[in-house]
Amino acid sequence: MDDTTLPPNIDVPAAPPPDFRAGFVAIIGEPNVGKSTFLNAVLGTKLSIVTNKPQTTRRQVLGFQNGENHQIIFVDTPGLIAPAYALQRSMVESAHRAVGDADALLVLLEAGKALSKHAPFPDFMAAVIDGTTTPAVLAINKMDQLSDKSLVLPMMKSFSDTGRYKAVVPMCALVADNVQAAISELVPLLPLQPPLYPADMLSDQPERFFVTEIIREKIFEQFRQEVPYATEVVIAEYREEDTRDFIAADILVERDSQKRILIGAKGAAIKAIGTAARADIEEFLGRHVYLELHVKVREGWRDNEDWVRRLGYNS
Ligand SMILES: Nc1nc2c(ncn2[C@@H]2O[C@H](COP(=O)(O)OP(=O)(O)OP(=O)(O)O)[C@@H](O)[C@H]2O)c(=O)[nH]1
Ligand SMILES: [Mg+2]
Repeated sequence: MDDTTLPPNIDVPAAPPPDFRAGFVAIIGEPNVGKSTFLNAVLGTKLSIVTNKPQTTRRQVLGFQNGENHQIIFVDTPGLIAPAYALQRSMVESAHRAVGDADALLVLLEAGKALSKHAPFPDFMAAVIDGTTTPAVLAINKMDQLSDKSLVLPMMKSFSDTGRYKAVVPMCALVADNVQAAISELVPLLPLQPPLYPADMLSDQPERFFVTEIIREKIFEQFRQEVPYATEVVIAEYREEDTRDFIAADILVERDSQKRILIGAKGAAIKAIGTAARADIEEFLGRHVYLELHVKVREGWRDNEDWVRRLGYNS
């Protein structure tokens, strides 16, 4: 439609400049390298849960970063591993899908691993990086853990020399150091096109997704070994009331013994999860919350394709 055919007083949005770039960037790397920390640093807000345990992220989380002349849709992915059970298979598939759909990749590697004399990436990860021609930027993260800074330049050069990366960026995602440099390297790799999402959008996931993630984060923080990995959180009821949100969530585990651990002596453990989760949920939602948690056993759900699908994975 020609502008002159518009009725008067219609608010025509300003057209983006012709050099505007927009597209998807998949953040990939082994578990625990700092992918979710990077996304949070970029957004300046805690969107994706972070713990010191590997395999924290299980589903893709989108985060939108808007600049004057660009929109990057970052896709935080589950860490790449050799999967051993149904849930892990779906996690890895989700990371592969993100790579397939991406306009550019941000590959994260820990500084310690980058220096290792062995191959920096395990075979399955190298296969992902080398199995696609999608342009990639390599970020070497956790630079703060590198004591000998004289190793940085030769290390970066060795990765540049492979020819696979458009840029190699040293980074400390924990304190958002050089995060902007990674963005500057990624923008030119995106297609010239107008923004794909409204500028005020932070993520594509609904609030209740973040509520379950925050509860899962507390479980990852408070329990050791297998329990966090055997756990899934689902919302049973969510009601917005006048003065607060009423949220009932089920924590699914695989065995009775895990249920006992999660509940703890006189319910102390589940109470601690609830208290910590509620504080973060209230901060995230900006509203008061009443949080009720129930632990339920779903025998072996993690390696049951049916359960994994019912819980919304593989979708
Ligand atoms: N010292 C240091 N620690 C970092 C840095 N970036 C992230 N971390 C820590 O590394 C741990 C893992 O961070 P995550 O962001 O959860 O890592 P991830 O790659 O998303 O992990 P998965 O979701 O399990 O694949 C957390 O304890 C972070 O605080 C960094 O630059 N320096
Ligand atoms: Mg993560």
